[in-house]
Amino acid sequence: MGRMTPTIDEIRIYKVPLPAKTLYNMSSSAVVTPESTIVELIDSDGIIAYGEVCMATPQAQDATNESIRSALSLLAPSVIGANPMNLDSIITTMNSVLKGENEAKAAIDIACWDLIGKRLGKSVAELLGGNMTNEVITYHVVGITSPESAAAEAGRLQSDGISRLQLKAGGRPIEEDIASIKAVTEVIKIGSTLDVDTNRGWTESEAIRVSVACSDINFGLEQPCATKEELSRIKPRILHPLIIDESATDITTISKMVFSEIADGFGMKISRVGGLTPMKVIRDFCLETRTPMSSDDAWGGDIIGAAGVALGSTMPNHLNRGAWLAHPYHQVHYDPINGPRIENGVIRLPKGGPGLGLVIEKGTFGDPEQIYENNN
Ligand code: 0XW
Ligand code: MG
Repeated sequence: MGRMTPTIDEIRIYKVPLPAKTLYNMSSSAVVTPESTIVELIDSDGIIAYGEVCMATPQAQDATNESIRSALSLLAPSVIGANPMNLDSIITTMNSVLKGENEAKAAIDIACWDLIGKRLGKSVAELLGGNMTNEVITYHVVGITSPESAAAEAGRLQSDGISRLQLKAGGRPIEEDIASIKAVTEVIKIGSTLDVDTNRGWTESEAIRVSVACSDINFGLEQPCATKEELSRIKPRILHPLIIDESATDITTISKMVFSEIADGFGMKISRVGGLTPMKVIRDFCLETRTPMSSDDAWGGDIIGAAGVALGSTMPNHLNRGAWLAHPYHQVHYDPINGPRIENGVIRLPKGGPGLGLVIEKGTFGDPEQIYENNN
């Protein structure tokens, strides 16, 4: 090892297209070819670490892949020369440079967790408190399609060992959503679970109408409306557990939603809250209040997938709504051997070594879009 106090000596930012190979329709938009942002950190001992964030579509999240890379052009230089082991200080620096921009900050945060793990010889799961399992439960999305196709896909997925399904809805007449929910319910096996996720797609009255029309069907209702205020108003009038995703932006909002008994669970995206550091706080709160949460993100490859699986592995199954991978929809691996994948309905923790457990060959991402170096 070199000097006692390591420093971040180089940051490279890559743009990696991850085109959807299968249908992936949400209420606001269909996924086409999101361009993932990869952050590569190189420290003063030559250790290389990675972070990643990737928005699925410009409409489905508050950031875009272009705005993320623009924010990184300000954030990355601010952490050059910083001690990667002092992550709180790095976060403070980033917050002093830019307000908000959680998604861009998350890419650097995740890379720091990977680097700290590599420097200490520990997995990110160990750094997060230790994994309770090596086989993390997952859920699979059935995009917006006809009731017949949705039911066929739900049947196929369960035959492949997937027991947790998320059916997308919204962006069309609710009669079609209701028909799809009922068609999928017909093929749901004992032991399988269903969530219906509109990604903010219904009005309050639509959400209430669908819940009443499907009152005899068990499913979690995920982010049926766009705002916290709408969710708060419909909560006493719906008959299904309310899962908060896009409105769960920070620990203050999340805790208020739990204590005001609006939230029955969360769909948590690491990038939305700023990385694994805030996600760990949210996880601890959800464990303490016995509030189920997922550990996932909008889109992306092995790096963000491994981050979600690492955090998901530290949660007990009864509170883990699942880690989610975009891999089944784009089929890309950055690490063909260790990259996280779904097998028999679970995702195994990558075993490629410390940090996120990935082995990423030099040149995997082509030429960097941005390079920042320590000139001191
Ligand atoms: C299923 N996800 C985690 C991935 C898609 O981007 C949407 C998201 C969700 O649950 O909203
Ligand atoms: Mg969701």
